[in-house]
Amino acid sequence: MMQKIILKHLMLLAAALFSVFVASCSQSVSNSTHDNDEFVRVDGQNFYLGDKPYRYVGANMWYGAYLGSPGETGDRERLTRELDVLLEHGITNLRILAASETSDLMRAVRPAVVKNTQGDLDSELLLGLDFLLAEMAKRDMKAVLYLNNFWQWSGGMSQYVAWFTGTEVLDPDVTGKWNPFMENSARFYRIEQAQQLYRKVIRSVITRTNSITGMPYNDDPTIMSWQLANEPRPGSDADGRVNFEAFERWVDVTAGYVKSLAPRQLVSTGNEGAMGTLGDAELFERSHSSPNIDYLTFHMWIKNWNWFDITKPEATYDSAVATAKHYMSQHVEIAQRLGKPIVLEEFGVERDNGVFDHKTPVAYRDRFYAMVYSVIEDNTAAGGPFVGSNFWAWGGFGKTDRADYMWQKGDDFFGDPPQEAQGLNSVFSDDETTLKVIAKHAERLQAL
Ligand code: IFL
Repeated sequence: MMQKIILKHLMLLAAALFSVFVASCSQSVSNSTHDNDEFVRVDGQNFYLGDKPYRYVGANMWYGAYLGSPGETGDRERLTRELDVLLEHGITNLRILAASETSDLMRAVRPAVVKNTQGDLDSELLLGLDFLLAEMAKRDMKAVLYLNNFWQWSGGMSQYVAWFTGTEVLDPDVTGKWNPFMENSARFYRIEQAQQLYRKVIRSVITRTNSITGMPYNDDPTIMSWQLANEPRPGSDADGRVNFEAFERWVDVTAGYVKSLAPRQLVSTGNEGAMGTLGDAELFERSHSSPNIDYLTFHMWIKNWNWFDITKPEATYDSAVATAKHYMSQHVEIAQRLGKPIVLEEFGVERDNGVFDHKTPVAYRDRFYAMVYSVIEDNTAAGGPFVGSNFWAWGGFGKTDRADYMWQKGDDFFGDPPQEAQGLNSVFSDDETTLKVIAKHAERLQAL
């Protein structure tokens, strides 16, 4: 009899403990201080914020977390002034580098977020990201954060490959050879140890709690999207086909992993479109059909892809615009077929005559931006999937007096990463004509 009573009490105690456990679990889900309405979500071919379509004018500001750092890398005063200028001109979405890797690459930014193969992270740069996100939240801005880079300027995939193959890093700024560099970087998708470290970094960043707002990153509506990498490619156009399946699998599996950590935020690839997928629009479509990819990204580089020569503008501009229009409509059609929104999250043009000095006029840049924006406005007005853009790149108050315009550790940050001339594609805070074009576009989108 006594045994039965004890058993009954034990069972009651277990039931009580279980209900406390269940209550605490559901509390941690509902503990979020944010409604779903505060997060950008995808519905069909559109983004929504609450019950309103979310369409945006954005910029690339890869260095945002660097400027936010409390250490010697940072300049918080410059950062907040730049955010104010951006906001004044209707620019409310920023695409930002959230993970860089320490490396010997000649032109890689220093310091870097990932310090070593153990996955130790630079605490000052993360405090910088905290600060940036907190300041963006105050201004109702949204962030797109990329977690790796196909290119060498932040360490990126080439550094992961070097870490886990024990080989020296293959540096295109030393060799001048791009195809072997791309093929080598694409080995990253298949190196299991590299993937483990990358996932460790992803987990650390996405589950971090912001030291200023107290908000876990994965519960912060300021973060619109996590992006797998900047411009991930399957490999070089010459030799990359054999890597495509590994690339496609990597996109799907990694995006699924990110989703599991950040179910209320969006996931995107950071890919350039057909030109970043072996020049093949079908392969771009295939790799973006994964249900773990919420929306499509594409980039458009009229100089890099030899559509435009700024030193021969009369001869090349019109045909560059025709090609650009075709490229945009081709990608919009893919988005329509997949039933997902699409964003042009990189496009840029040099200053006139290809001069870096920031006093040089930007007539062709302004014309090109206006053309791109009018395509977006027309598509938006027609209810299409072309829902936003981020020009490349915001350079803000950056200044250099280097004769070769190349960045060195300790110099101001520009929108142009360290592997390119500082001033190549940057839009500065006093580039009034360009800012006017951008602000007009913001007004028009608002009116739609
Ligand atoms: O700066 C470049 C950057 O690495 C990128 N795409 C092209 C930019 C301009 O060349 O992501």
